[in-house]
Amino acid sequence: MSTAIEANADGLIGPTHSYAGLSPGNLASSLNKGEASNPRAAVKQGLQKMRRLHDLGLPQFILPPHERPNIPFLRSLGFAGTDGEVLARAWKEALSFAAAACSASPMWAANAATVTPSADAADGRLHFTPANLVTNLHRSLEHAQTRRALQALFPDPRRFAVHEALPPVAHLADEGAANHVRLCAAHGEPGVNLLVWGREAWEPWDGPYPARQTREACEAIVRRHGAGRPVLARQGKAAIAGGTFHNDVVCVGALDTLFFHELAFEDTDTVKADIRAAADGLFEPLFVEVSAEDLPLADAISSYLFNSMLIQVPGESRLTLVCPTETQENPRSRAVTERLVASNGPIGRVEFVDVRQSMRNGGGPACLRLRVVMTEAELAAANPAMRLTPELHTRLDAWADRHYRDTLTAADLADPALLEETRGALDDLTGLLGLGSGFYPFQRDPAAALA
Ligand code: SUG
Repeated sequence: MSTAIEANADGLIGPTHSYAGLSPGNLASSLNKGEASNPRAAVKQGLQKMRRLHDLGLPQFILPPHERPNIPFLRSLGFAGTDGEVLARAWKEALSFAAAACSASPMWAANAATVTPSADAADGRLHFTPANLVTNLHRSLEHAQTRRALQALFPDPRRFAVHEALPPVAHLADEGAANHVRLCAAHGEPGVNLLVWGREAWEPWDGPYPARQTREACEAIVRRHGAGRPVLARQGKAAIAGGTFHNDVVCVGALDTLFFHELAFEDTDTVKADIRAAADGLFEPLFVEVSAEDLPLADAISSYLFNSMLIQVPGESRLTLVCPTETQENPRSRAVTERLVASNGPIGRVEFVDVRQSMRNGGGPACLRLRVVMTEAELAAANPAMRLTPELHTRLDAWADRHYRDTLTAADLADPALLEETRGALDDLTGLLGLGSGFYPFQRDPAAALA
């Protein structure tokens, strides 16, 4: 048994952050479709949240944005010419593909990968499977570059196993850590791995919105990671129908505590019994369940109470819940947080962070981060250039001021000048994060970069 701490790796929000309505079943994404975004405010909000977590004493890493607009993707669809021409033609002839190619969706790092800490893995390494994200076109374009970023951050194969994504087919649809909760007595001790799925691979699906994760994807990840004590649970069908596109919209857990909405699971009693059985001999799980009477599902989803970060602040005995400001503004959700703190339960403190730009696409504080439980030796082996320090925060803030627009509409995404701007930003960023000059496709193929 070793001591370990829970680090966070957040997706740095990219310069094409926009509201394109690309995710059916994600109500915020649909509601805000076509609104102007503010990429500069977005990236600064994300950085501020990272800084807060750093200041609370948790190691904080950065996952760089992907190259967008994604010209190689558009070329694969037959659009030809200079990069600027490819972009212009795609926007003219294939609007939905062009919009997908411009999405800054890799910011939501909870969907980057499923993570198995070394304490749970059969071979004692820290495992990552990048999520194939096949349910939504724009997100299916992420996993290869995500893998590259994870390999840059976790470079030593003796300690870290960064797998390929599962085969990108609907039968193995995988959305990463957003559907995974690890419970344990202490981070460095073996834990219980709760993996939540929405449908079975061959099940006819008739829900109003897609179920994004299959049971078979969860099983494959458990097998390849050698993950101990798995518990597989079915997402509530009513929850999906109400707009719960990932389980982390209605459930979050940390250490021995699972905090969730009554409708999160199809069969809550079985989930609890299975977790208790899997935890037997390790710890006694604590279930903090919020009823639909206290908090209707619609309020849970619009206020994102459960899409909060549940963290152990070093030196504190009770957990802290880091919620979006929207939780504070919803009277019912706020009342739940007040009751949590006033009770003698496991959650002793609630903080609020402003990530409004991301929230308007359905991405709360928990969506923006990938949790990685790490031993001291693993922390020492991670790439220090990708770890947030106050100095790096200041540099990245200034970088955002130099390169990001403060307003972006769908029409702006077709602007060839944006292509140059984003490449300039990413080129500069590879220097700031020590990523080397072949990290992005446009850097590996400079001829193609001439717009
Ligand atoms: O996959 N939104 C993301 C939000 C992901 C939130 N992540 C977690 N819950 N862990 C999604 O639906 C919207 C993009 C747009 O519409 O422009 C989007 O992709």
